[in-house]
This record gives sequence, structure tokens and C-alpha cells, in this order.
Amino acid sequence: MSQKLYLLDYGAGNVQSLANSLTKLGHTFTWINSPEDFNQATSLIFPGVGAFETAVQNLESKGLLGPLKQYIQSGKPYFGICIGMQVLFQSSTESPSPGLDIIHSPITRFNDENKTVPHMGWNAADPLPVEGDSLGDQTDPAYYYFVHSYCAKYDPKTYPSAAEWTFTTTQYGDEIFISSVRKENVFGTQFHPEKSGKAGLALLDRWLRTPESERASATRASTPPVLTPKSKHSLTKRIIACMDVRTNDEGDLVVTKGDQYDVREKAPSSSPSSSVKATTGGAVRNLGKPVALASTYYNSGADELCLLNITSFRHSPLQDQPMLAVVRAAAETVFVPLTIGGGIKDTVDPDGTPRSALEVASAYFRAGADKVSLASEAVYAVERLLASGKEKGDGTSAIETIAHAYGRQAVVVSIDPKRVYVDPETYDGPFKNELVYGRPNSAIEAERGKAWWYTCTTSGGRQTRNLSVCQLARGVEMLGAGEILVNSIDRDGTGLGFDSDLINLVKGCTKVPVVASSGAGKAEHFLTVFEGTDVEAALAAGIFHRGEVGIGQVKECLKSNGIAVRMNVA
Ligand code: 1PR
Repeated sequence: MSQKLYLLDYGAGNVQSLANSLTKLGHTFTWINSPEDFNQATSLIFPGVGAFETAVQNLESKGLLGPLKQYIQSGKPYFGICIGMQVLFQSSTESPSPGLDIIHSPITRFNDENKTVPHMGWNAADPLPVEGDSLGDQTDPAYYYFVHSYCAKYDPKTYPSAAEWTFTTTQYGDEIFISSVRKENVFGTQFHPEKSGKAGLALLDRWLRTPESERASATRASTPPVLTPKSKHSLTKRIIACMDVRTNDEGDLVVTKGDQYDVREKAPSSSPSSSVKATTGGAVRNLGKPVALASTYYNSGADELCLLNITSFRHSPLQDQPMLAVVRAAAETVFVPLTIGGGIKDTVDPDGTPRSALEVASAYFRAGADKVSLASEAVYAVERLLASGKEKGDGTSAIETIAHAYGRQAVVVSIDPKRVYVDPETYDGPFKNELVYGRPNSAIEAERGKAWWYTCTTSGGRQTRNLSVCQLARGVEMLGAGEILVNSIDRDGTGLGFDSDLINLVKGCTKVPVVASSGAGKAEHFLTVFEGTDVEAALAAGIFHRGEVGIGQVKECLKSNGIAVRMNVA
């Protein structure tokens, strides 16, 4: 009998990426639309993205939770991804709703005392031996993309049931957790194979090409071993390529790149005098087409991609939004995480239909985005939070509504800070505890002997607010952001290197992962930022777009200096 592959979508999160992966691999599938569809399926994949509670509640409200459990218990092959694996467990401390209790152990939160949470990025999956299982033949651990705050602990003494199911384990900080389960007809991964580049696609393909009878009969080999944490985990530093997208003067959507956020060519002044400085105001720089560049960066080993709609501070309706088409097309060829930013806010369509920020974000997730990034709205939300004097938001901000539905790991806050230089002798303002002092021997002349604090801006640097980066970082974490992208208007496009003072300042205020951005001019700048700060990822735009430095070159430089990166992506 030929395979009838079904996919389960409970309506929250990026399931499009899995669909795109399967199409790329040449597998056909049908979506589960009703409880009856489970009877037709001979294989089922559940790409659970988002938050445990939303997943369980949505499945329940659609009448799919019971049939899902019956399907799994019927012995037909099942592949659960992320939340699709977690629902197999008894419970999750993320949610009062119980899981399916097929594995009698809880899902609990990572300890964030000594590490950032969520666990986000590429980490190794170390196989435990499974007898007679071709999926277990892999000897080298492969790197896969993880993004989660909750996990099943691998601890055979406390959780013997979960250990029995364990197929691979992964270490984050000093915690060892179950990164995939495999028993009889069930396979589940905490990581996202559909977002794990070629290694992930190969894993999906192997499962789908293994005869269904074999997939339905995996057995464990022996008593699960007790594992002790290694001195260092294998989570790699991420290298991200960012594309600033806007319409140029001819009306085409292009990737552009500014110097300190000015994306127009420098037009020489009409004055013949050489003493007159060049002025701005030329054409919008065009560095390529977003979808083609995204595909190039994926193939050259980028660990993540970021697409920013940089003119979204203008009216940015959801209806006929051109960035949605860009995301849809990029997601067909890119199988690493995609972050989309710009315009994630309440808006009104041309026909007068109001669209909430959550609706806008949902449209991007459905198109194939894995994370959305908010800049201006995040500043306004923190300003409201501080004005309220409360320790917690009222649940209505875009950060809160999106994090509630999709999980905080899906919400990035992009900060656009600018330096405010002050006289350290006389400055007595509210940000004196956040002052940064330029090193006397700084290579950047303008910094020597100066002091400054970092203010937040909105609308792509056009409006300066009386809010510091530390206030913003603390505030957005409180509201539910899962990652902070730290740009620098002073360094953007300068090639002078990342602003490590700024990154360390933000890092010191938050427990969520931080991405360093702005100023990369050579491969060694990535090394400097990873050696000089604890940042989890570094992002660049100009040097990649202009072909001055390749992603592979950056990774070679990091690897040869002992920084863990994901190599061998071909
Ligand atoms: O306010 O939520 O609609 O989001 C708008 C988004 O667009 C923000 O994330 C903001 O950073 C971005 N943005 C707005 N205007 C610009 C601009 O350049 N005129 N781009 C802009 C910001 C900064 C980085 C850049 C790095 C690396 N670009 O994304 O890629 O600085 O550059 P480099 O390696 O060449 O130095 P909202």
C-alpha cells in the first residue's frame, strides 16, 4: 500500500516550512482537516511550533487531541516536531493543560541561572544506541536547530520512562535533555529538522523513505545509560545575514544597505569646490533581490536569515503586503530560520479593516517566518510599561500577544540605539549608571576620552526617545521577548567592527539570547565580538552583500580560533 502522509496543523506557528521541506524532498502530503482524516493517514507528522498550552488547547477545541492520541496508539508511524514531541509527555510546566501522557514524565523549563533561555541555535544531537534501526546508524552527531525554553530532562534515575524513549540527547549549559525520542511507531525531535538545513532535510527524508513497517517497530537496545555533562556544551555561535528591504525609486523591492541608516547613494554636491562635503539624497542603493540573496546566503552556510522591511514606519497595511510574498518565496528555498521585521504593529488595511499586530505576525508565520522582530512597537510598549509603574504588562502589547500565541522564542526585539555623548564630569542625568567611557587608546578617534549613554530610537532612527537601551532590554524581556537584536546607528555600515561596549551593556541586563549587529567590516570582527562578549550570534549585512567577506570565511576564522560554529553545511 502506498504511503498516505498527513500533516497536522493546529493553526499557530510556522508549519509552512515543513510543507516546503517535504515538497523540496519530493514527498506529497495532505493536511489533517477533521478527526476522520486520522483514519486515512498511514504516516503522520505533527510540526508543533509555538507554545505548549496554545497547541493543546487548539487541538482540543478542534476535536483533534483525542484522535491524535488514538492514531499514535494505533501503531501507525508518527513524527512529532518540537511541541509535536512535547505533547507526548505527561505535562509541561509551561501550561496547566496536560499532555497525551504516552511518555510518563514532565516537560520542565531550563534553568536560567547560568545560561540564557530560550535555548536557541544549532546544537549537536548525540545518539544513544537503538537496535536494528537504520535511523540510528549515524555515527557523528549532527547539528540541528533548536528553539525552546522547556525540555524533557534526560535523567534515567528521576525520569526512567523518558530515558526509555530516548534516541538522542543534547547538552545545554550543564543540563542534558532529550533531543529526540524513538520507540515503536513514534519518532519525535525537540529540534526542527525542517529548519536544520541539509542535515535536517536528510533526517526527514530518511524517515519517510524507511518502509512504514520498519518505522513502526523500533526497539530500544539496552538500559539507558547515566550520562554526565561534558565540560562544555556544543551549542554553536550563529552567523546571521540580514537583508534590509525597501522599494527603490523605480518601485522594485530591493535589498538595500545604509551608512548609519542612510540608504541613499551619496550624491556629490553640485559645487565644484572640493571643500564642500558630499551630501546625501541620491538613489536608494540596490544590492540585489531579497529572495535570490536569501537563497545564496542559505547555500553559503548562514545559520539564520533576517529580512527587515525598513520603510514600514510609513503606512504598512497587511492586505497585499509585498513582504509577505518575499517571505513565502524565500521560505521555499531556505531551510534555516527566517526572522521578519518591520511593520509588526496594529494597522489598518486600505478597505478600512483593522489588523492587530498579532494578525500581522500570524500572516508572516503562515508565510514561512519563524520569528518576527519588533522595533518601534517595542519601544512604545516599554514606555507604557514604565509609565504604569507595574512589574508586568497588561497583556495587550504586541510582544505579549504574539509571545502568548507563538511562544516567546518567536518574538525578537530589534533595538536601534544611538550614542548620546555627555560630559562625564558634569552629567547627572538618569542614565549615569549606564555611562560608557571610550578607551583612551580606542582605534576610533571620536571615542577617545568621551563618555556616552545609548538612547533608543523608533522609525528606523528617525525619532529619538528618552529611553535607554537597558530600560528597553529589561522591559521587553519582562513583556515576553525571546531574543534581542542589538543594532547600532553609530556603527551601522561603517565597517569599524561591532560595538562591544553596547553589546556587553545589553547582555548584562537580560537573560535572553542577544544578537550583535552593525559595523562588521572583516571576518576578525566576528572573532572580536565573540571573544569580548557572551553574545550568542552576530549579524552582518554590507560585507556579505558586497561580497567582501563570505559566510564561510567568517566561520573558518572563528573555527581556527576555537569558537564553535556549524561547518560542513553542504
Ligand atoms: O520599527 O518595528 O517597523 O522595524 C523596523 C526595522 O527596520 C527595525 O528592525 C530597524 O532596525 C530596521 N531599519 C529601519 N530603518 C533602517 C535603515 O537602515 N534605514 N535598518 C533599518 C536597520 C540595521 C541592521 C543592519 C546592520 C548590519 N538596519 O539591520 O543590517 O546594522 O549592517 P552592517 O553589517 O552593514 O553594518 P519597526
